Amino acid sequence: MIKKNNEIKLDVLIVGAGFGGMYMLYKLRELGLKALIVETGEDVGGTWYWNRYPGARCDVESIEYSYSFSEELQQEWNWTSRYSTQSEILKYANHVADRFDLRKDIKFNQRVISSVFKEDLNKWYISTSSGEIYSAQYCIMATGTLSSVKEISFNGLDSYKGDWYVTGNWPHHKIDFTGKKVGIIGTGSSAVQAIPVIAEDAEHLTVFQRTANYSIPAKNRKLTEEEVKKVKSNYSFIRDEAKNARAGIASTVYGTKNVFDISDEERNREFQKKWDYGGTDFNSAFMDIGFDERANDAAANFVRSKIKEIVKDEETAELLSPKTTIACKRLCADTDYFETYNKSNVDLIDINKTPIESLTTNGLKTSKNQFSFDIIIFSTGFDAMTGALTSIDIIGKDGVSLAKKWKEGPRSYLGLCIEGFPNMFTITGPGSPSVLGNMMVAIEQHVEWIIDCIKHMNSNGKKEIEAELTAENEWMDLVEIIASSTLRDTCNSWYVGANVPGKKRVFMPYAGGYQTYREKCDEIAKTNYDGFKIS
Ligand code: N01
Repeated sequence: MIKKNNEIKLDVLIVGAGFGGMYMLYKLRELGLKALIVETGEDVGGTWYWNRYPGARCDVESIEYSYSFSEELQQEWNWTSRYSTQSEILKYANHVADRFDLRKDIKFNQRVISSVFKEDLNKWYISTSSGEIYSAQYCIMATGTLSSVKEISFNGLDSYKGDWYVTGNWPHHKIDFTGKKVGIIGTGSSAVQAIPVIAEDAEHLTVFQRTANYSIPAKNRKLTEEEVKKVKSNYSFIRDEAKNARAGIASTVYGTKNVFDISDEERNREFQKKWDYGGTDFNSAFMDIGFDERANDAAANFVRSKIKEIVKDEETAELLSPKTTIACKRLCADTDYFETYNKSNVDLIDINKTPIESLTTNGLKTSKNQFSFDIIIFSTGFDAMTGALTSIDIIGKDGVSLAKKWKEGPRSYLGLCIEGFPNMFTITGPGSPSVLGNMMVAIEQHVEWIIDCIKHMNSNGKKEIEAELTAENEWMDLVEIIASSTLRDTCNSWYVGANVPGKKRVFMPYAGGYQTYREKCDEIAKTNYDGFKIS
């Protein structure tokens, strides 16, 4: 690196050392480009570095939630369970960083504060919290989709004297819940994973629920040596299947019938089969669950009936039974979530009926009761998909900021490039399938597309690529049309930004299926980057 007038010159600056950033760095090095990652954390792993709460696991099977780009890597690494723990995935991320010697090109403990495109120089100037200034032809945002934790803004937080933690930014040391009175706010995927584990040790756990969530038993288990061996000998087939699958997951078996094509008994058998198999592909039992309200209700009723079978107290079971459509929020995969409410040390509070008014010195107060806690856990989610990007002061052409451009919701061509922000790519950005499937498959596809694009630019002596406004508008219209043909926009999920006060309600990911999306991206690359201005 050349350090001149405080400016460190690079070809490419990557923001974030999660799985997206690490693979991007690896591929850029192959091209012989001078690339560097800037990462806020003190090590690699992204999501898996920050989300260390008890019970944190992946909800995509480990075999598939892994890189496919290196045959040696996939042969040497051994996953131990069907759904890996956070610590195992973090070990994997570290192994990848060591194996490919990535750390030497990663600056840890630095946050990117701003990224400004200088039109006269045709370069991005990136400033970090430690005062470094980098210049680069390309800036690649590998900032993650669920990485910007929602602000904790409960009244009286300052007055609370106990310990408090946030699931999405969990401490690196072990928290001992033994003999402690614990309160947890939120019942999304993170809380659904954390609650059963915390309830094992805590003297008492009180769960504050705003919206009940659908959850399917993960049926997690250890993988046998034979299974792992079989997968390894079959990996190329599995990876191909994943690349051509709707959600980027090879193991998902999609039903070929509609819910009401068959008898009640057959339908229940199908639902039961999915329930017994476990995991988040429950909705793929039938073709129309995500599109037809009546079909959706049948699937939802099946899950509600299971909750009522599991949870002994009728009132609690009713409260835990979701009232929204089942395909709307992301399904949770749990281990003993509903069973945990049968424990005598666990209570559930409906904060719609009795809202949280404020935190107090020793706990919190709802409109009905005072609760005292040694520990309060906020599992209140993320400013998903856009938060990590708009928290950086990104300034494109004509001095326009990304936050301003996205005020009425994110705009992007393919979730990869943004009009007015030349030579900037987003990995798994809004407008791409990203969070609607296997993130590892989505990441690899984006990284490889970006690499091909940079190769194309270099081999044609081109310096600048930017999405055209018309192409961006048409793409975002398509994203909206597809989403509105599904039931995805029928509740207040983070997919539509409804969990963040003041955020414009827009369905952010592309819901047309990963395979269709990949084909579209490939076609655009083949037609000399149709929809892009290249100069
Ligand atoms: O966040 P969430 P999460 N007062 O937004 C409640 C991924 N993930 O961290 O639904 C009271 O889903 C909120 O209530 P409501 C996965 O994609 C993956 O749990 O807004 N309550 C909700 O119950 C997932 O979807 C894994 O009414 C408040 C909860 O807090 C995504 O991350 C594991 C509140 C937030 O749930 C996010 O999950 C874990 C308030 N002011 C997570 N604000 C894997 O396995 C919010 N809530 C890979």
